[in-house]
Amino acid sequence: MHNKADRLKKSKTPQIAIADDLKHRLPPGQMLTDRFPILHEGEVPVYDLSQWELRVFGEVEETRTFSMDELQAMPMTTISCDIHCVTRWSKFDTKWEGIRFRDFYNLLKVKPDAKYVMLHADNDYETNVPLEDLMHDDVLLAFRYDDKPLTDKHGFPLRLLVPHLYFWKSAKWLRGIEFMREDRPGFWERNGFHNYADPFEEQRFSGEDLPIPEDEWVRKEFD
Ligand SMILES: Nc1nc2c(c(=O)[nH]1)N[C@H]1C(S)=C(S)[C@@H](COP(=O)(O)O)O[C@H]1N2
Ligand SMILES: [Mo]
Repeated sequence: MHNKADRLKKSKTPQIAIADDLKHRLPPGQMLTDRFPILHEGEVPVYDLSQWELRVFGEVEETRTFSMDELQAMPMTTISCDIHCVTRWSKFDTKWEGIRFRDFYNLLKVKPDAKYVMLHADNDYETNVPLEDLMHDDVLLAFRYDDKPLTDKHGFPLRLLVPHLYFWKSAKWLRGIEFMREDRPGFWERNGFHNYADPFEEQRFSGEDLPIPEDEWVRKEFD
């Protein structure tokens, strides 16, 4: 009676069926959805964009801040990718537009001994990613999703997008990029989640599995 299929039916899951030829794109233990779940800690920040800035600091020759106007004048890249959340939902073919991280990096004077990056976001959110991973073609400082500006709940005005890692690494409401010599764990990484977070290796947790119900995401808010 209380097997997994029954539980999912009862929870009116927005899970959708997956065609055989797409199964290789779904990481182990994930379910496919065509909705867009909304997940974060704390309140959705409200901004005065004239005061907003993105700060770049740490292992750089000079600390710099960028205004929204400066960033929006930079060359933009559009990508389509699959995204995977540690709470077990995946969404295929999501479309994003923003500045390719590698292009942004090339404008900065980052010291050669910088090997890791801490992404700083509102409210007091942090997540760490190796610099090498941010250099992938599809890593963006994203302003737009699905041909529209990001909605408040999905990270307006700017979020990071790192498609090849679990989605908690894709910090919404991005405010700072800190280049580091040594790695340091971010918010979820300090709270039992995996330091690197490769979905295809199922790197969800760093130690024992955390008690996250399999259908937790289904009970959250969606677009
Ligand atoms: N600033 C900030 N960014 C965040 C979070 C957060 O709590 N604060 N949550 C992360 C988590 S756990 C996930 S799964 C994704 C969810 O993004 P979405 O709400 O656009 O689906 O945002 C990530 N980025
Ligand atoms: Mo998440």
